[in-house]
Amino acid sequence: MNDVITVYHLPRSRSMRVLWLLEELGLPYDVKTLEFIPGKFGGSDYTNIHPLNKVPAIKHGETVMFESIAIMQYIIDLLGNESLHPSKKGVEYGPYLQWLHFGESTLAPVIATLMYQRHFFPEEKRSKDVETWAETELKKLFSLLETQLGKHEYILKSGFSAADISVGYCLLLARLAKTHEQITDRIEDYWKILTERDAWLKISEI
Ligand SMILES: N[C@@H](CCC(=O)N[C@@H](CS)C(=O)NCC(=O)O)C(=O)O
Repeated sequence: MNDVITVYHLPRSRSMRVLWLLEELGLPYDVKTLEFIPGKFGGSDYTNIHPLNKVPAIKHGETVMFESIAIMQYIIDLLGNESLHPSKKGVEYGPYLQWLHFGESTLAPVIATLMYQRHFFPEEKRSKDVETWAETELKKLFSLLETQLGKHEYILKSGFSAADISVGYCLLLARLAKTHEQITDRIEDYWKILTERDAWLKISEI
């Protein structure tokens, strides 16, 4: 399929993962930046693309899909050049998939919980117990990441991969949620390396 991918985007949202990946792969894409309507991003027309009006979503030929990590896997499988993951036959491929999914399945929900607890919910809807749980959980998750990064510059020994895009985006989310007091020096260094990449610099302007 030769069609250019259209990415439905909101600045600073998870659609950055998709744009970042496309830039790293040097693939062409179109960006449709959605209208910011709280509770219904993009308005009614966009519901045809993403039934929950969330971002990201993509359109590629007749294929329309959502979920940032699934979109990343789709792009890598169909259009990738093997540069953003370790060899499928090697020992790092399993851990690569694990960290790729860790970013959205385990890390992002905890940061999002803190974001709602500290910023989005009105005072009377906030729960100290939920906040304390999320803080404790986030500490554990960052400690795990810290241990992993203790061994090498990026998450995998073999170097930068799409797993860094998945997890790296969460470090922006953590900043937006003002939970970065939990970020350790090593993770801060990792964030610096990621945000110095050309691909990141380019897509953070979109
Ligand atoms: N698991 C989904 C999460 C998508 C998601 O929650 N996106 C946020 C922006 S980062 C959103 O659209 N929120 C609006 C809402 O929940 O109404 C993914 O990775 O694509």
